[in-house]
Amino acid sequence: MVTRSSMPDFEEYIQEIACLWETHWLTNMGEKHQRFESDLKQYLHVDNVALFTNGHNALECVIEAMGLKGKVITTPYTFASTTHAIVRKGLTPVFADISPETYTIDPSKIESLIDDETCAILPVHVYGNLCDVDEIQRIADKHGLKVIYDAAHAFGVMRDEKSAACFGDASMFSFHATKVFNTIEGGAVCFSDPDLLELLNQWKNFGITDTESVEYVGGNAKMNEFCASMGICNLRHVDEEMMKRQKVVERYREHLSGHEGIKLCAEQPGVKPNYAYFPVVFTEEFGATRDQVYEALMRKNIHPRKYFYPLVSDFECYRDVFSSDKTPVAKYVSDRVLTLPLYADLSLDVVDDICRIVLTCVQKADTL
Ligand code: T4K
Repeated sequence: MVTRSSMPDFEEYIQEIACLWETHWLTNMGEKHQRFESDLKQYLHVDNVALFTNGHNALECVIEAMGLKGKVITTPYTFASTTHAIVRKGLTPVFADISPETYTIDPSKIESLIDDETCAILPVHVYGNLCDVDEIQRIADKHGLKVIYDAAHAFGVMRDEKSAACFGDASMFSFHATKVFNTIEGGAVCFSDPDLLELLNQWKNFGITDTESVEYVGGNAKMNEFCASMGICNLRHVDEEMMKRQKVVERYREHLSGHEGIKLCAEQPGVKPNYAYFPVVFTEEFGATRDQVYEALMRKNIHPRKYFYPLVSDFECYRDVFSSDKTPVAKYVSDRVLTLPLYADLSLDVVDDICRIVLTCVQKADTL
């Protein structure tokens, strides 16, 4: 499979949740929730964190709590959630093209898309590749825009001793089962303005401000105590998990680097990666298409994924409104990318097999 959830030892988790049978306090910002929030602050080097049921609800809540209206400049090269959050909150996404190196939003494409209705930029740290945060901030400051990062893939990524959580006005993390760090389902927002905390806590709890007053039409997006407990346990092991992932990535690189037609993400200077995904772009020079490689792996019961294909702007629900022709780099990458299996306990022998299958696709395509 493309990934496999990291889990603590059964005994460790049981020990963590045992006290819930005494307190019977299962949700609504209980003891585990508070403890996990404080552990996260320390791990991510931030002062402000709010926890959520999942990353998507976290994104919707932060958009709502910031009171954004109008247009949001974002990327079509992402998971459905990023664009859906913008649209579901009544805003209009405006797609900028991506960088051919990091697959994150290309800052040189942002300014020409800004107009009087633009209120924010919502870039995505795709695969854990850090966006050009300095240039994005320069543009946002010049035009008075908010910056919210979709950092769903970027847990544990650091730049010059600063965590990915520290950039922009806010960053959303996903703690879904498929992520480097998971709380089963879960998410968080890290943010710079401390006044946002109360608002986020109210928005995720029906807009309730105290037992007798409800000030906003909020939803329900509170992380429960079992998920928070999973977070407490998994956080103890996340660095070790990333080190194991690093070994898998290094093995992939040994096999696949330098092959004609195989494009791998370069390491980013000054950035400590989290080894979240292993995307490979198969260009024309490779001799077999991405889809031929995908089929060859699937025939051997290996399940890579085409993250992110199709582009969001090509989804049935958006394609009448947007055109992927306007973001040619994103379209090019999306048509050629495959994310290969990657998780902490993936055996290096399996990585060897996967690479052998990938590389023999060329010989097979030659004989067709
Ligand atoms: N922004 C971005 C950029 C995102 O990538 C995401 C989520 C979000 C926002 C929203 O965050 P959340 O609201 O989800 O917290 C998966 C995940 O469901 C989704 O969280 C993730 N991005 C996306 C990239 O991938 P699927 O539909 O591809 O997942 P699924 O069920 O096919 O699982 C993939 C593989 O993971 C399986 O083949 C095996 C493994 N797996 C899966 C599950 C569910 C496990 O090992 N354990 C599990 O429990 O969307």
